[in-house]
Amino acid sequence: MRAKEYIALEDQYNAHNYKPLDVVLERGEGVWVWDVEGQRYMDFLAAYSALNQGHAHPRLVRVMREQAGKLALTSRAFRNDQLPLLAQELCELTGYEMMLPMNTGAEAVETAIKLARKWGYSVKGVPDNRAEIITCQGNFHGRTTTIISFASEPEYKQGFGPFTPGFVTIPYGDAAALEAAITEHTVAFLVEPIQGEAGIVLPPAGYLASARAICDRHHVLLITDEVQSGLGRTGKLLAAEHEGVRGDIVCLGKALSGGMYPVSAVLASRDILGLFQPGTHGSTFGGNPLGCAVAREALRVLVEEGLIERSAELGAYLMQAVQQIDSPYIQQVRGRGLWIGIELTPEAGGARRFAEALQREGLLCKETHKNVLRLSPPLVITREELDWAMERIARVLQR
Ligand code: IF1
Repeated sequence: MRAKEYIALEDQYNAHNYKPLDVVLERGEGVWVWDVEGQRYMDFLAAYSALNQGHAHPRLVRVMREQAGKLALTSRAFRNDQLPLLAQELCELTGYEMMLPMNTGAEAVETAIKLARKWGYSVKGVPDNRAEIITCQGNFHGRTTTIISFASEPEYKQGFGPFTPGFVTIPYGDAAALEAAITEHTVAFLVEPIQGEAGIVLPPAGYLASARAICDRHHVLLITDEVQSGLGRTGKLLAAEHEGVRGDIVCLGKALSGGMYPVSAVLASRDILGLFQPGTHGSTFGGNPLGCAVAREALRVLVEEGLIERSAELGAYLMQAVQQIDSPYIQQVRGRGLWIGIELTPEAGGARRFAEALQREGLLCKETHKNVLRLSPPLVITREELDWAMERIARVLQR
C-alpha cells in the first residue's frame, strides 16, 4: 500500500487524538527510519526520549526475542526470574533502596502520587483525605484523569471533569512560591527537573537544590518526574544530578526499556516504598519478565555504550551549532544534553510548518505547543549524523 492509503485507513478507523506528520514508517535502525515508500528519515524525536538507545538496537531485539519465547507474563501473583534482577540492577545504578515496576510513565506518576499520600497520612500525620501535592505551571506528567486534574494546558483537561482534588499549582522555577504554597497538609512537591512538554524549559540554576532544601525544611517529599528527562537525555543518568539533588520518589519510564516495551518504575527508600502492603497497589503487566528482561538490557546498553557521556558531549556540540544558526525566526534556544528546544518568534508562523519543512529534508522532529521545535535524537547518534541533521536544520531555519 502507498502512504496515503495507510493514512486514509488510520483516519477512518483510528481516533484522531493526534495530528501526526504524514509519514508512514515501517522500519527503524539506530537514528534512521524508513517509510513505506522506502524514503529514509533521521528520527530527531526518539519517541519523546523513549528511544535513547536508538531503533532496533540489536542487543535489545535479541533479549526481547529470547525472553518472549521463554516467559512473557506471570502477573505478580507469582514471582519470575527477571524482576528481582532488574530491581537490584536499577537500585544499584541509581542508589535507591527499592523500586516498584509499572508500565507507562503516567502509571509511575500515579504510583508516586498514591505513595506520597499514603506517606502523608501514615508518617507525616496529615488528616485523612486532606493531603496536598504541589505541582508546577507548564507541567506534563501523563494523561490520566487525576494527572490532568492538575494540568495547566487547557486542552489536556477541558471536558474531562470532575477533577481529582488535592493539588496546588505554582509557577515553575520559583522557589519562594514553593515555600509559600506549603501548608501542614502538604505531602509532596511533584516536579520535572526540566519541563519537556512545556518546551524544554530549564528552571533557574539552583532551583532544584532550593526545592530540595525547602522540602526538607517542611517535611515534604520531593517527587522528581524523570520519565522524559532521565536515563541520559540531559547528559546525566538523572537530570536532578546536575544540581546534586536526589528526589525522595523518582518516576522513570520511556527509555527504561529503550522504547521496546512499556516499562516504568518508581524509585524510593525502603521507609517510603515499604508503605505499600500486599494488595494496596498493582498492575497486571507491572514487573512482567519480558519488560524486565528488556529493561535490564536497556540499562546495560545505556551504561556500556557510554550513552550518558555521549549525550553530554554531543549535546554541547549540538547546542553550540544551533546557537550559531543566524535565523530571524529563532527567539531562544534552550536545552541540556541531547535535548534542545528552539523557541521560534511569533512571526515565524508556528513550529509545525518548520517540522514539515524538515520532514521534506528527511529529518523528523516535532513541535511542542505552537512555537517550539523539539530536538531529541537517540543518544546513539554520531557526530557525523548530527552534522547531517544540523545542515538541514540550519537550511530550513535560514530560509
Ligand atoms: C502524549 C507530551 C512529551 C512525560 C513526563 C510522564 C509522562 C510523559 C515528563 C507520561 C509522557 C509523552 C506522552 C505523549 C507525548 C509525550 C510528551 F508531549 F505529551 F508531553 F514527551 F513531552 N512524565 N510524555 O513527558 O508517560 O504515560 O506517556 O508513558 O501523551 O501525547 P506515558
